[in-house]
Amino acid sequence: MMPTARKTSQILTASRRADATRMADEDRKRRNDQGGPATGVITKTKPQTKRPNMYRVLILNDDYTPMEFVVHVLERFFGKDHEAATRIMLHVHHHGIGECGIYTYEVAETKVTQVMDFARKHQHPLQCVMEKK
Ligand code: TYC
Repeated sequence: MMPTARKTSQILTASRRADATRMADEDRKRRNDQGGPATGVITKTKPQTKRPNMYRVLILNDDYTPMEFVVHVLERFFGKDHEAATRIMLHVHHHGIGECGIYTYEVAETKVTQVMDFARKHQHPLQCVMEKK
């Protein structure tokens, strides 16, 4: 078969394309890029400010614990003033359950233990629980 006749300008264009390909190959080789997927250390993009899980501490109503004892518990262990403590106690008395505060896991667990120990010591059946928000 006869080779296709090519003008000087076409030959020059083909030669430049070959040059560009060779230069790109050399560049990849210099960077040790073998054409596979990118690997290596992943750059951190998330800010490291995770919020902790929070837990509600709740007290339950019962028929025997004196109202003033519950008010005292809310003042002593949950930092409520007398008015806020009375409001929470009456809410629990009428609705069966109420929130004393919201804390991280360890603080909530400590509050529950303190209230349960204090109630047992005074022989009241007051119950205190925590639940994840
Ligand atoms: N129901 C109790 C009473 O009538 C009072 C009470 C309130 C008890 C709140 C527990 O968490 C409680 N003496």
